[in-house]
Amino acid sequence: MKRLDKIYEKAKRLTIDDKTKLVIMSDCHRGAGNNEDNFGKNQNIYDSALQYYFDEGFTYIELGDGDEMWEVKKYNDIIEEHIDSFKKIKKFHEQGRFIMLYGNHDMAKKSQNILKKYFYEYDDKVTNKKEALLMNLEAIEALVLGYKGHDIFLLHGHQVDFLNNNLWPVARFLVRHVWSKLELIGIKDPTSAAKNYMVTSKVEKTLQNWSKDNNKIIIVGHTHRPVFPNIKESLYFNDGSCVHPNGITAIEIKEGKITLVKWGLDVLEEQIIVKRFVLDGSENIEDFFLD
Ligand SMILES: [Mn+2]
Repeated sequence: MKRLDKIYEKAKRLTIDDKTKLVIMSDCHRGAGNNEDNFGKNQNIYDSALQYYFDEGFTYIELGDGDEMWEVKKYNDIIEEHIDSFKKIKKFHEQGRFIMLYGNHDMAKKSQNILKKYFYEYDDKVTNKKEALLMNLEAIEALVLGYKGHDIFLLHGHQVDFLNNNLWPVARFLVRHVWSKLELIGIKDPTSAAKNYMVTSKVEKTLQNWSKDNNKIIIVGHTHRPVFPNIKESLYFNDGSCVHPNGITAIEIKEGKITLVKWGLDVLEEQIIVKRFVLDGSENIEDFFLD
């Protein structure tokens, strides 16, 4: 609890109003294109969604674990493999419409040197030159959105997950050297919040209690389990992930309303199309606060 208070106090603040359009996604775990790269199969869906949000004037908030920097050690490989997605993100970034938060799997982004080395520019395979990508990118730990006198607290969520926060080098070692190998033969990582029900419910409960005690909406990722609460029952939201078996989930904020959506495939006559489905909402943001 104290940890969350501290992160909240230090968080970057942004005031929003009914004209603000935000889309929040997390846990893309963009990898190096090998068997362990769970993002690969959803990349086209993700790119279509980003194109829609760009055209519609949204700001894209990436809520941590955008890149899989535990399993992949050569960060260049991530950018090269998913350059099409990064070029979409670049369009938001160039217009000041991109905010990146880091999670446990991309905590390396805390270092401005890492961001500069791998994300500011990329090696263009066609021109054989370094081209601008996410120039002067910063990655933050938390963001507070002020809306009509209320606060919406955004962070990845690993901060209340002991192994994944305090002992993150140990967790990274296990992911790099032990669990990723066992995963290939079907054994799931027992320390992963995304795959373990016990860890998930404990993390969720801590975050839920904090949001209720402080009467602030909290929006996180990390567990990969999308959550849209009932009005006046809870203020805990989770945007899910971009590595679901058949699509990605996101939280939209638009015209003072909040919506949980899924982007997936659908069939239209003989064509396979990418489609936006509403999973929950829209609800007025103001209705969730307890007073
Ligand atoms: Mn995470």
